Amino acid sequence: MLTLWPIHQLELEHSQYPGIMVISALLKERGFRSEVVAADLDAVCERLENESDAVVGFSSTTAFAAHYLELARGVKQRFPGVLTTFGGAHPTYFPEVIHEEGVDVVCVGEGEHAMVELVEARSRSDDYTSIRNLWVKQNGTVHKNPLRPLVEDLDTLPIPDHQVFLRAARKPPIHAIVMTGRGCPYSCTYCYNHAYHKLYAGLGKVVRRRGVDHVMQELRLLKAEGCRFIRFMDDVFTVSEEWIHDFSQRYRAEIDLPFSCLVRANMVSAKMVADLKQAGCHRIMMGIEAGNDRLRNEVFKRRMTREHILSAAEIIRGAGVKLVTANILAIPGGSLAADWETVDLNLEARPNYSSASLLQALPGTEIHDIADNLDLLHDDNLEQLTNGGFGFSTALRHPDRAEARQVENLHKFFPLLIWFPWLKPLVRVLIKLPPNRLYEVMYMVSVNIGTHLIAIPPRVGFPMLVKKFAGKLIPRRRARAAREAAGA
Ligand code: B12
Ligand code: SF4
Repeated sequence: MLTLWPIHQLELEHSQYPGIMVISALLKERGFRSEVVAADLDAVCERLENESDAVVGFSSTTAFAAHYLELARGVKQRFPGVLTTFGGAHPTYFPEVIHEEGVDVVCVGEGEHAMVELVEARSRSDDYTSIRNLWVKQNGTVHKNPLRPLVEDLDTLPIPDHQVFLRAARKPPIHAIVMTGRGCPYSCTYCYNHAYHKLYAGLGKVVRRRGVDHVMQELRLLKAEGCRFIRFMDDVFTVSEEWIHDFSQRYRAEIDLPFSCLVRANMVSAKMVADLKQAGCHRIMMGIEAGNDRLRNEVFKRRMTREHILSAAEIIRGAGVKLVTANILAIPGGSLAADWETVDLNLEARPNYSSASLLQALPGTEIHDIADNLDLLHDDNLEQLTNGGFGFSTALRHPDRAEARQVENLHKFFPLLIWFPWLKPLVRVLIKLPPNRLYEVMYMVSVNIGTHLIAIPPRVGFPMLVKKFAGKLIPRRRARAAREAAGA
């Protein structure tokens, strides 16, 4: 039996889903087929011809939920016999998507064992309405099952199946996304982790790490595939000094590829950074998020001081590792002046590249409720977010629209300001102009320089950039050629 994973923007180099890779590896271990396909109705339907009992798995963040739901509806219309399943961050916090047309099953929380049980039951034509973690819609009834405990030992899971993505999209891989653990000990209000802690209360330890040996097996396979850069995407890479030490020693000896990882400022020690540098760490990403202490610690519950941030920044820069910082603007209860404090704290930390997002109040997060209580949510907040909206404009209904527009403009100037702090007086004037396309283009150019040529070594990032733009231009050229051929 085939499990098919449609992926939105599959052509992009970073479209690699570790969650799907683990499920795929397990399915293959049990003798089932698992394939990734572009999330395009024609491509999916073409693959489903002669696979009428297939399971179609959508791994969905909130941003892409509308796209996947539309695709699921289309698939069900053409192939009513296939089973559409939804998992990932969005359905985990918003399992009510089960009520949408075209959705048969929703997975809440971790999905590897639930998915295997589902595929096994379906292949035997057994009942699958009582599998833990799944909400199943059948004959108009929704069966809501409880969660099973979290996977206690991540080493009992197979090595993630990178091949399922490599075969579908890219050869050879330029960079690979790898998760060495799961969970974060913190509960920042804008992040999905605090909701995860609540969801899984009493069902096991949320913060877990794979053994170094297990991780090395995955990395060796990636190296053999020709991969040139590893992006560790664990929420906090530096949770254990001992693990980092063992990992660093072995990484240098066995893998020796440049890599990046994410840290929290209060969980950085000079020893860990020295170990990581010695292992080949090119860049460390650290959230500053808000320069204003009240917003950072009361509204966001970041639990970190300015001193934590500045000291970690100094350690990272001092070790010769590139520092990239992440920030959030347009915070509930914040202001333009507070967002300038964020610029200033970044300037003190002196990152090599820094960017900011405009806050998105995702369903299931505490910041969503904070924004709601302050009456800052648009009526169509969820609809906008599930359509990938609010990237360039603020997601909140700020009472002072003129100030909100300045914040939106400040967001576009953020990376430039960090590189060229002397632009500050000019930017204070320029952000008073209406938001415009020119600022958006300037922002996209700086983000691409930052993410491809600073956060990644240019010898790796430059080919990624070329691939990204070629991917954008080639389909357009093809479409134009097709139109011309059709005489349009
Ligand atoms: C790697 C990663 C990416 C990668 C890959 C995307 C992915 N979904 O894996 C890339 C770079 C593409 C990415 C992009 C974005 N990401 Co991201 N990303 C992550 C990250 C750091 C790790 C994901 C992961 O591998 N986790 C480990 C695996 C094991 O867990 P999992 O993915 O949840 O999968 C398990 C279950 O959810 C379930 N499951 C998942 N899919 C399915 C499908 C089926 C059918 C079933 C049955 C089960 C199932 O089973 C899996 C195994 O247990 C998470 C944070 C995190 N720690 O999870 C953020 C996270 C998923 N990203 C997030 C966001 C916001 C984004 C962006 C919107 C950012 C942006 N502004 O552009 C984009 C969205 C684009 C996209 N493609 O979805 C948010 C999502 C919040 C939300 N409510 O939607 C998260 C949770 C970060 C956060 N802390 O808030 N991201
Ligand atoms: S430290 Fe990072 S991953 Fe952990 S809860 Fe806060 S934002 Fe989320």
